[in-house]
Amino acid sequence: MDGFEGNKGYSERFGLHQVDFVDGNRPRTPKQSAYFFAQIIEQNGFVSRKQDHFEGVKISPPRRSTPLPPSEVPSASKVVWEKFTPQKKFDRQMYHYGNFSQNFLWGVSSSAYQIEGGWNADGKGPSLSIWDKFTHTPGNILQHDTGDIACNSYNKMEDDIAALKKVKVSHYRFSVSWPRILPDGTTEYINQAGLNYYKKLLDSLIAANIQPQVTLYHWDLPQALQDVGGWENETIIERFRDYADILFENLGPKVQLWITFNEPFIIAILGHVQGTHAPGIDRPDTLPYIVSHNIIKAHAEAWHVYNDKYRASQNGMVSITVNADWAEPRNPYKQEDYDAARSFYLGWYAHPIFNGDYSPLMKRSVLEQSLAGGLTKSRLPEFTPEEIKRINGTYDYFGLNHYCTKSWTNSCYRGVVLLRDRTWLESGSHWLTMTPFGLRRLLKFIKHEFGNPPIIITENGVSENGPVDLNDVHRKYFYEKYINQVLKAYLLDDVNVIGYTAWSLLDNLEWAVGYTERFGLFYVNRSDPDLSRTPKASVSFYSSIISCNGFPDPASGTHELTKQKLCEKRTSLYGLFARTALMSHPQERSPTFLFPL
Ligand code: GBH
Repeated sequence: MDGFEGNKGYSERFGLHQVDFVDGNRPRTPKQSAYFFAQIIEQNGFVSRKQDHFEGVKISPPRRSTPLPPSEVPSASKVVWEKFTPQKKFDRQMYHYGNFSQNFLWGVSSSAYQIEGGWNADGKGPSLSIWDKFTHTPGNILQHDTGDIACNSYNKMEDDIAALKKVKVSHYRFSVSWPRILPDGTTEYINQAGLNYYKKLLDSLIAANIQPQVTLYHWDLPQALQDVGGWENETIIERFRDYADILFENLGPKVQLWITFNEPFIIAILGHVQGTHAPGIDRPDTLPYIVSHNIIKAHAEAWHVYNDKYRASQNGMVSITVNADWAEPRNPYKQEDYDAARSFYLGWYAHPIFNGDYSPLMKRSVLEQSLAGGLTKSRLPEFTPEEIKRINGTYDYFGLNHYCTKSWTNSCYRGVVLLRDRTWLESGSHWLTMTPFGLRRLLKFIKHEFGNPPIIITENGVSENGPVDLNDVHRKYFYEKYINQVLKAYLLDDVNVIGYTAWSLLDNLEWAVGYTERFGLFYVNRSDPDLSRTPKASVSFYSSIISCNGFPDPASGTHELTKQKLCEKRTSLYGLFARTALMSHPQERSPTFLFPL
């Protein structure tokens, strides 16, 4: 009933019953909500639409938008469209209880250049990597940060293993630094010290009962190979194949999960079009297509080496990790926005590898844009029929890095425009908004577009910047909501998700923005010469989700997660809003980003 509401006195009334405070007897009168609530109790829920009435007031039926006629929506997009368009915001956010499959992989992720340091240790120099050169060139990295020491993981293996044990992960994803193994990029000289470092890491992981997932290429190309053209020069396909061969041979007996490339899209666009990542080339037009073409072929060759030489004895899984935002069409009634969304991101790499060749849509759009730009042929190179055959099917699972949803629209000028919805929660990185609903849609899309492959989410995470606060409410919120959407995809949409990997274990070198944006579950104190690691609050939170293998129904008894503060249950979101409002974006740019295709 209405009562004394703190410093608001009797001016705010929360009651199901109105109380007459003028009358000395304080008579109570039920409001309409009291009847409604009584009916819910009586029916123990919501029995049927028909009974969704209560005395006096009619509930209006929910408004539904009319989907596009099925014939106008492309296949896999159509499935997502039909399923999710009628979904109300409430359903989107609704919590789902349940567990993942028994052998579900729970991990955290890192990459060599971002954490290792030891930049010229034990024979990695003098050739070094393109990231060593890039960070040492003034003006490229915020606050002149470099990966020279990074988190010093090269010398602090035990600390990292201890951190992994604390999270209680079942797998750890890390990458190998190519120049640590082959300093000039070729097999002319194999640096045993480099191999030993990774062998030791693998042994320590196995001893801790943590399964390794090894990325061959997370962006740190030997500078010697860049000097002869890098990914633009097609001889790199052979170089990469040889490098892969050496890793499979030497490390393969201890590894079951491999990733050839991390995010080819970022390599092509940030490294070769925008020039904000190494090798810092700023040359649009055909270059991103050539670079990507060679990467796709190099991936296929590495997969074949494994398949032909090592699969029988090592029996592992090899794949590629592509990054994809979910693309929510800005205007859901515009067919071409869907087309744009599906062709220019995932499809560029996944279509040739999972379905064979570039998608017809990709070919058509790039051709049209090339002709419109005055060229006589498409910027997109072609695969020969033999190449298509050799590339098609070179995967054992689907590796996915996902961070957020963007709102997409077609631009009349060469490509696709990404926009940010201002109502979405922000993070410590200007490009990253908290949009958990998109992950479920993306997973469903992948299932239908690429033949229902087993999917491992190889990265997913959020950052903060500015003052250090170990109580990272925003990260707990992020993991809770995103992982719950993965659970929905698994249980409700029958998506074959077999693993989830959080980015990242440690606060590390966030590429062009240096150490200013922190994605770690562990805080790394950079003013401490020992670079000590301290768990943030999200460590025990994520660890509880792992121990529970999902989100068991509280009705099924107490479990570790019930001890955690779930955002679903409490309004810790107030804190979250206050916190995100405090995050500064020194590099804030225009919210739109044009694909320079
Ligand atoms: C992943 O990239 C990487 O695999 C990982 O190494 C990285 O630390 C992590 O995500 C977090 O970024 O400032 O507009 O130029 C995800 C792709 C690459 C997206 C950098 C944001 C900067 C955009 N990210 N990019 S912008």
